[in-house]
Amino acid sequence: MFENLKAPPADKILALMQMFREDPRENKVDLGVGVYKNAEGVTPVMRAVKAAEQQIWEEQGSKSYVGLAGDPAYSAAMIQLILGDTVARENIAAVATPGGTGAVRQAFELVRNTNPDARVFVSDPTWPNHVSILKYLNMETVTYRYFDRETRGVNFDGMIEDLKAAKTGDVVLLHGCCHNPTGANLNEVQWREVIALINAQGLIPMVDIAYQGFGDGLEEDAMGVRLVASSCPEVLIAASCSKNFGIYRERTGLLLAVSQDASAQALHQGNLNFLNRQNYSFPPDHGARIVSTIMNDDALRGDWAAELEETRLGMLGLRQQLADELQRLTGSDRFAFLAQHRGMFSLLGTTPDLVEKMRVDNGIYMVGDSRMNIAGLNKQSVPILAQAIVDAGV
Ligand code: PLP
Ligand code: TYF
Repeated sequence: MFENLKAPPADKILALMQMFREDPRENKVDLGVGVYKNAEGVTPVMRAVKAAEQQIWEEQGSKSYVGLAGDPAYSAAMIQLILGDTVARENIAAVATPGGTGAVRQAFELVRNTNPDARVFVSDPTWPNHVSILKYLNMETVTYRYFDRETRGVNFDGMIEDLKAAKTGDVVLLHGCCHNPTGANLNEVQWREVIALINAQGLIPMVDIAYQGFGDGLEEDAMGVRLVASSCPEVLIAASCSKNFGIYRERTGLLLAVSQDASAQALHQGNLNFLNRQNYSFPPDHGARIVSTIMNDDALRGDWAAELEETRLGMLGLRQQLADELQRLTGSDRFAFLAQHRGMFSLLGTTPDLVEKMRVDNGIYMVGDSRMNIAGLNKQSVPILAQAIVDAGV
């Protein structure tokens, strides 16, 4: 049997990570995988996470199984973080999942199991894992225009025009904030217009929110997902704690099914539990417990939010420094979009050839589509990147 196995398609982001590790140059710059790094290039364990882990270690008396949905305290804390008070709790079914990826995967499975004809509309471009998981599940994917390669903002007219082709029951996948890979996001007026289209055409919105707190702030970044959850009859939400709690390897995510029909909540909850059961039984608990411990303790929560805010402002400062440096070098505002984008990523909008050139000539590692992880920079490397961008002729 094994002789029939074929090599699976590589994940380009993870392959780049490996290439960076193998590059012996000392001044190399890693703008690849979406992991936050501080000015020293370290992905720190957040202070509140350390404190919560210590508390868990001291107080936890058992590691026996939790329920299929995971710890209800975790779901409650996350629902509050993501949706605030915009949706009544009895309208929400929730399960903990292994990372945001686990939530995305199971949301797609739920769609496929319920409506095998549903197509999933994804932004062009989107996180490559969205596309590859849909392909793996044999689900039909349709792209909608999203990134405007001229302005490096959202091509909103193109997006709306393309979404008009969606039919009742099709799913529209939206990034809650900090769009990966572009960094270009919808404003409130645009969210409302997309929601009106979704409702007019009977589409199912699915919001993937993996960077809450990395863009304009914890509350601000939830604006879109809250509007969707309070305006559409049925909503899927896949959330990740990897970035905003810095607990990547703990695999901590959440899948929500929101409806306006509280009487169906038990059925929805049963179906989410069933997905967990069929895929891996019980979801991981350690990361989830860290999150609920932090969110239910005012001091820990305050410290977490403060550290997250430092992180966010640090990335914004780097964006501004890079945009300013490029303005100085080119005498033009062509790169002002870098300061307007939000989150960890910006799509520079250049060719794979020039991306490769910057890697070979300058040891700068960005993903082949020219996505840069802004958190991979520091004050010293910003001018190096700016010069490389100009020298490459971007
Ligand atoms: N969705 C998007 C858009 C992402 O960028 C990521 C990766 O960070 C995820 C989901 C899921 O991340 P994880 O599975 O590490 O929680
Ligand atoms: O886009 C990124 O870099 C992050 C991390 O298969 C990531 O979302 C990358 C690839 C992958 C899983 C996570």
